[in-house]
Amino acid sequence: MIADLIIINASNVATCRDDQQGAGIIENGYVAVKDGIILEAAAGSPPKEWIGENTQIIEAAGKTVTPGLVDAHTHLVHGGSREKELPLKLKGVPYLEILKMGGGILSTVTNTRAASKEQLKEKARKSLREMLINGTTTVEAKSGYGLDMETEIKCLEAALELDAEQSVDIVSTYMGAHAIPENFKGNTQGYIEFMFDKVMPYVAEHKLAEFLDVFCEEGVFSPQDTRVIFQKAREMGFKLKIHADEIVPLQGAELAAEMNAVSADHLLAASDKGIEDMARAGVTAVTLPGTSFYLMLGKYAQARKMIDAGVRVAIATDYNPGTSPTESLQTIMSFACFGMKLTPEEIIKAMTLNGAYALDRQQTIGSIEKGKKADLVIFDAPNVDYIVYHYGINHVDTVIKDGKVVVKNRQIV
Ligand code: IZC
Ligand code: ZN
Repeated sequence: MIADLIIINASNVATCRDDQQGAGIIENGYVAVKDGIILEAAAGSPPKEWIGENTQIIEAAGKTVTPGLVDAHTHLVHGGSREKELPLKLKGVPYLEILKMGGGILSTVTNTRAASKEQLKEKARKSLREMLINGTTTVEAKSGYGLDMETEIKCLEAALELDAEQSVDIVSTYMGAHAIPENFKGNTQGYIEFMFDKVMPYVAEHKLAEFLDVFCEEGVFSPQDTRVIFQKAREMGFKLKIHADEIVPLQGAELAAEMNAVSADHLLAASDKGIEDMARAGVTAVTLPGTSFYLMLGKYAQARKMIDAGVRVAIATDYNPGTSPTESLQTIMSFACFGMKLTPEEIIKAMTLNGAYALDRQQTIGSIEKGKKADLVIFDAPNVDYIVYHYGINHVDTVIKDGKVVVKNRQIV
């Protein structure tokens, strides 16, 4: 058999396999690829008979190979930005207070409704390029800045079209339950019925989203609202995600376990019982330490406690215009390390295999093992510790997507 591409002499290959400790590091190894799929990753040199005339050989001495990074929580498609809220934030006006005043999410809703699909795609396209050169090969994208039928569909269609036209794989989530729109103010039940009757059937029928997410938070959707929305969503075939216990403890983690959500995200204020319930139910925790930093909350999700309790912990950017305006998972690595006290190996696994679990893609991506998609990153760093240690810059040298080089020398090819 002849391989299409082989990375050789890598100082470290972080396989991130489920059956391995830490990030499953192989020293001085190779990774061989054929037909967009991983053939093998092992120490030493590849078998001679795999190397043919047309095999592309990539020398990786002094470098580290990881699976393509998986960003399992973003609000990718939206109009406008919110830098004008910075002075308010610095004065100490809380996030939920700004939302109550019609700012925050609702100001992004205004900008998103005003933008054409092309304009939304152009802005998101820029973000996707930034993600790719920073090593992200799969990203989750939530709607939720339209709230009305037309704009929610516009945003979900934009994500689907972007998925088809560029390298980063996009997994779509319908998040109509992100805020109560102005025309339903004081009438949450009316808005929920509108989603049930109009938006959700359309999204399900046209396969515009695989997941459904709810912002379960004080002043937004209550745990009881969330339960009702989840029941309906399950009947319609959506997999479930929840913004749980981000700011106010509302037993969102317990609810995620009760409803068998694929992931529960944020979890800063999750209770010990909620963490135990999640472990038992196999709900993946998606922690978002960039948001803790950006909201100046002075606390982080208890990732260590979750890991010790047997919860699978992923880490994502939460890329959005309000609480985490960054596309870079490498930036988030710093907060994960120094805020949540996770080791670099835990962080890499949380941004690859565990991210894949949060998207129900663990069978096809997230680790370097035979038969999985050849989504790979070569970092210009001798080991994974170095990537996290030398912070604030992009260490990505090469990105390989489905077996093809898509970023080389930090540039999209
Ligand atoms: O636009 O503020 N938390 N939703 C829930 C967000 C943050 C995004 C935003
Ligand atoms: Zn979010």
